[in-house]
Amino acid sequence: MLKGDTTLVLGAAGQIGTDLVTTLREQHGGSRVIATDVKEQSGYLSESGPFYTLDVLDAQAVADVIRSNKVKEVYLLAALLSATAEQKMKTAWKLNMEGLFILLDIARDLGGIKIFWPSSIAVFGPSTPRDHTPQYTVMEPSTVYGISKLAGERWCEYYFNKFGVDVRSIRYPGLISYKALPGGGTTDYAVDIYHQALDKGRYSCFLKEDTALPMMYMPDAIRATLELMNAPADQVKIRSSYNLGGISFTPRDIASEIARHVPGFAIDYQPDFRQEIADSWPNSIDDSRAQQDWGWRCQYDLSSMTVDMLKHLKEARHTV
Ligand code: AKB
Repeated sequence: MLKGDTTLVLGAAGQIGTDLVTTLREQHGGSRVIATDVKEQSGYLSESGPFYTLDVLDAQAVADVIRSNKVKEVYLLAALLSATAEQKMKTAWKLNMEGLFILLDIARDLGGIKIFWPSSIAVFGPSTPRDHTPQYTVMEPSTVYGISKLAGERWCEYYFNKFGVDVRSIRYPGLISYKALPGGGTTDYAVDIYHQALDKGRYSCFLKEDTALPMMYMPDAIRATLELMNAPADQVKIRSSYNLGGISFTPRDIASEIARHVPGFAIDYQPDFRQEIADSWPNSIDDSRAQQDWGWRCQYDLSSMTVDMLKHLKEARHTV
């Protein structure tokens, strides 16, 4: 981000937004990072810099904020995740697709705006190779969320090729953070399990014990996002979305890692409708294109993430 430019984060109160706004404001100063969310916020988001209540489907309002604040970078994080999207098909499609179109059109019409749009491992489906899933492979997602993300990726690439919109994207794996809870995703168990381990010493998991999924600790995900956004445009060779790997583990793996730090921790398995979603996704991801193009390296593994998660969650419990 250049001196004097302003960044806008749409959907800032969610899991990624909470961490991203914190990092952006630390790096650039609170006043240069505008946070917005459809719900009014108190606390950090509204106290450490400008905050507006804003619906990303209100094209006029989004354009007004961008124009009047001379915004040069926009992170569009408002979306319904996989589990909720299965329950609210049309709402998810509308939010996930129209929100993107509104922003792509604004960027095309105004020019000079860089966009970040999150995709997901959900773009892959049951017919995709499961292990070390390559960047380019069979993509037949079987979830509403995955269909919306795959369509979104195609539109991002289209707007880049046809209109020169500088849009950048990552296919996030499941994200794990201590600052904010995820909501409505299939990988949410991997956050919830830490909270329940500390609060109750046990966890009932909605996925089977051997369901391996690609995951990533939030500090790595935020670093990846900013590295991609700060990379010179000619290094960003993929304008649909980059595969991003991270850590691959099962509920059984994370439970035994937690048990090393929380004596007596117990887990049981009660798979629900989210099992089918998880079964349609890869076990692990090949992110060599992100490594080659903009130097991506993952830092946290399951063990170092667990130590850090538990440390921060314990601290938060002591300060409440
Ligand atoms: C979800 O579980 O829906 C998300 C995702 C993998 O995109 N965390």
